[in-house]
Amino acid sequence: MSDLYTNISKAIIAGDMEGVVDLIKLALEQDLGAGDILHQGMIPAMEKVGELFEAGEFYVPEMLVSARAMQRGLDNLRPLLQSSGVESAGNVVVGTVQGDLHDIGKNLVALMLEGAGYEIIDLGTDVSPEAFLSAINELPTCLVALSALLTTTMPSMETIIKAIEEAGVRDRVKIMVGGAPVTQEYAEGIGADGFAADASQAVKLAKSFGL
Ligand code: B1M
Repeated sequence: MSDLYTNISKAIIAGDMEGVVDLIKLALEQDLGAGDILHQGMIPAMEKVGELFEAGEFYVPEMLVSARAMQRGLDNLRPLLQSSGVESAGNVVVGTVQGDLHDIGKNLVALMLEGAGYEIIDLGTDVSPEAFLSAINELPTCLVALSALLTTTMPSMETIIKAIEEAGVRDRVKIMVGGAPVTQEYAEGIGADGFAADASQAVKLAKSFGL
């Protein structure tokens, strides 16, 4: 594995925003692919941050600083992960569910879907069922993409799906769920149309809906 991946990882863990940007630039100059930089350097850094948090070596402020460096790195890779001039494949209303502030994974999913030609309506984090409904009501049809990173916020996904059913618009949308604690079984149990474990699977799943 390139030392650069390790150094990118270390810079994210340390929250070194400038370092991350410089190292990504260097990696790209050395012809390392944007996808490899993401999967071999950046995503493992966030896994390590999670481990440090669990071990009591990192607290919320350190996690936040690492997350900002990750976000800065993603901003730099964005143009390379997106393809341009693709005809719209459909609308995706994406958001992190109510009570949950984690947005790196959601942003990555949105970025990859955008790269695959979807129009993204990103509602952000801590999104209520009402906010999802009002976005859905603006569109003839769409894919609703729900992200949750906490076991305590996973039930918000079910609440949102129920609200969509009760509003009588369930047949106009496909619903995809994801996030580290979410499983295929959970997705089926709450009545989602599909589960994706990562951003590239989210693109495959979206395409399979044929919206
Ligand atoms: Co938080 N946090 N956090 N955190 N945080 C986790 C999730 C945790 C696992 C850490 C740990 O204990 N190991 C733990 C959750 C435990 C649990 O519920 N099982 C945790 C906790 C406990 C908390 C707080 C409660 C801490 C506290 O306050 N005591 C608090 C909650 C705040 C809240 O949301 N209300 C909290 C806060 C934070 C920060 C704000 C500091 C920060 C988030 C900053 C931000 O997002 N802007 C943060 C971070 C950074 C993390 C970790 C370290 C990293 C998350 C991340 O960005 N991963 C995380 C530990 C971990 O995940 N290992 C942790 C990288 C990202 C690319 O992966 O988000 O999994 P991920 O997304 C993937 C897939 O899951 C999937 O695709 C993505 C790309 O491949 N995916 C989808 C995601 N959404 C999808 C949607 C789809 C399809 C696929 O379709 C719609």
